[in-house]
Amino acid sequence: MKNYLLKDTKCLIIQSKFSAFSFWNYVDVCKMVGAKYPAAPLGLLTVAALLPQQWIFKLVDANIEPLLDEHLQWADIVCVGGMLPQQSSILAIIDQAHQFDRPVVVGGPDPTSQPEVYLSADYLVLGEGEVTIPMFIADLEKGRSRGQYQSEEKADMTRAVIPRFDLIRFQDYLQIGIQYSRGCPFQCEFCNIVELFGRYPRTKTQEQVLRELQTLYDLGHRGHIDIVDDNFIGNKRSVKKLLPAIKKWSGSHKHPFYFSTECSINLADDENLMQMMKDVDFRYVFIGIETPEETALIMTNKTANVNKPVGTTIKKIYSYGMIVNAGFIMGFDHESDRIAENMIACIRDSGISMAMLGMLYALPDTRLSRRLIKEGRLFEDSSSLRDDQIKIDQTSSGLNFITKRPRIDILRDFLRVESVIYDPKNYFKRVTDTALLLKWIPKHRPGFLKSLKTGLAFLKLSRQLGKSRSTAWPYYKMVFKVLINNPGAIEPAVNLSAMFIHFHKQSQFIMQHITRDIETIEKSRQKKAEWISGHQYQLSKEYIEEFLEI
Ligand code: B12
Ligand code: SF4
Repeated sequence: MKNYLLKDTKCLIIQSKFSAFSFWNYVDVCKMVGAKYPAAPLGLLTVAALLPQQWIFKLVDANIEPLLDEHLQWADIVCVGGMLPQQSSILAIIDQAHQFDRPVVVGGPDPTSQPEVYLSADYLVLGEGEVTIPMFIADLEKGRSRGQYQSEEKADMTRAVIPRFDLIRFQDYLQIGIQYSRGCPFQCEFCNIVELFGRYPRTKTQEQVLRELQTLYDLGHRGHIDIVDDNFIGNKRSVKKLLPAIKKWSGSHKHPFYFSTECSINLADDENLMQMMKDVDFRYVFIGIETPEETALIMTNKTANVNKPVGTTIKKIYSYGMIVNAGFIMGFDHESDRIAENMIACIRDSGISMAMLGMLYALPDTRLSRRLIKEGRLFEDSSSLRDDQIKIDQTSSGLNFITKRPRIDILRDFLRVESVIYDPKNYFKRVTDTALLLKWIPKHRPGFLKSLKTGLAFLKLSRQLGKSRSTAWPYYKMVFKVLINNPGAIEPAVNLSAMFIHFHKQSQFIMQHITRDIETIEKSRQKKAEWISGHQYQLSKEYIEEFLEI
């Protein structure tokens, strides 16, 4: 076996493709401002920094350029990994690399959750790379040609390395991720963050974060940084120490960046924290609202959201100049028959434009999937959130279990909510409502070239939305209203409008897919009904009812 620890080992790192119809892949919006893909592959950049630094690295992100045979021919060793929706593309890459006799190292969230799916890889490096990559390197040193590495140990974030940001071209991406903490103090039943990263958020030190910002600054990145934590405010005390340090650093560097992150809804309880985030130019926060129904929240253990009237809570965050994007889930065991109307009202009243409506998905290794197994309700092939034609992400692939409410009712409710919230009139009304409430005081100012690109993008967008009768009036009405009443917020309002181009396409795709599912269930119900009518005399009324309820 080749000695891979030699200086010139060529390591090819591949980010496999996500589906274009994923909620998250707003490639059309990227194109408008000259980028190719929303987010850079932070996990793989971190992996590159953990591997022997004498190696020569090349990163191919299949979402922005095709993976070619030449890439694989160039490599001595191939690394690939990712999430559940990338599963089939990762498996295809393993096969492709093997055709060239290249050993493949696999890691990341999905291989960690279900390593048995990836046994075709040569090395399975599971869990946090900070812990398991050294184990893999030790085996390479011993000349082992296969191995599986995992550990109970959690990575010490105060010793985390700076990702190899030099391996990407910043202009290809809309945003660059950094990570401050891992873990979350809450324990929502459907989420595996606690299983993966623990309840006590482990954080980097302020100095580490500032070093990462400095690295990005020195490499030339300007603009959007997404802090990809599970819950940025999971450890409020340390976040409150970090934010003033970032403020000072940003001030002394003329505010090169603005930020977004993901956090729990209790952000709105802490005005001091919101002010601190505003002070460093946080512009977007993603919050898991999940459902407006209290009983369902309680039963799924989403305790942070209980007793929080969504509309007023979210509006408080707007008043600190931060736009809320949110996730909503249908299909909880305890949701009511009125869920569609409740969900529509909640999204409308909170003015959330980027509302990711998904169906409950029992991810492997969650308390939810363990409960469903116990209750005999989890489907056998439940890990089917794959990146093929239709199974893309949570918006299209949920309900991998026997539901409590009739499945067809959940699908119909989902269809109704999706069609209402992504109707152009309703979408641009929410954009208007958000923009009118936003106290938008940006600190980061783009350079001349970027401003020019943004200006051109605005013209392109206005032309595109102006072409269709269904979007022209709601869009222009929104623009005039915001320009007259809160002109400072026109930039975020236009950004949210640009997202409509993706959401329109994505929601149409999802609705077609759900409609097909509903038709299939209806057909099979009809067949069953026909069968029953031929056997009615032998069957009880209860059995018939249960049999028809799919
Ligand atoms: C940021 C994020 C996103 C961003 C991704 C942006 C981007 N391109 O990076 C967005 C918002 C787009 C996103 C979307 C989704 N996400 Co997400 N996301 C995260 C989050 C919060 C952080 C990921 C991250 O960057 N971490 C920081 C890096 C450093 O860690 P890492 O990637 O895990 O890499 C480490 C190890 O895994 C390992 N490693 C990773 N790759 C490899 C490869 C090799 C070869 C090796 C050796 C090691 C290795 O080493 C790294 C260092 O320790 C995680 C939760 C989490 N804490 O991991 C969820 C998470 C990854 N997401 C998840 C899911 C399910 C999704 C969605 C499917 C959800 C949905 N709503 O539909 C979508 C699908 C995305 C799509 N495009 O279609 C799940 C994945 C579960 C699984 N079993 O696969 C996670 C774990 C959250 C959860 N609750 O379980 N997500
Ligand atoms: S608050 Fe978010 S990250 Fe934390 S356990 Fe719940 S869903 Fe997971």
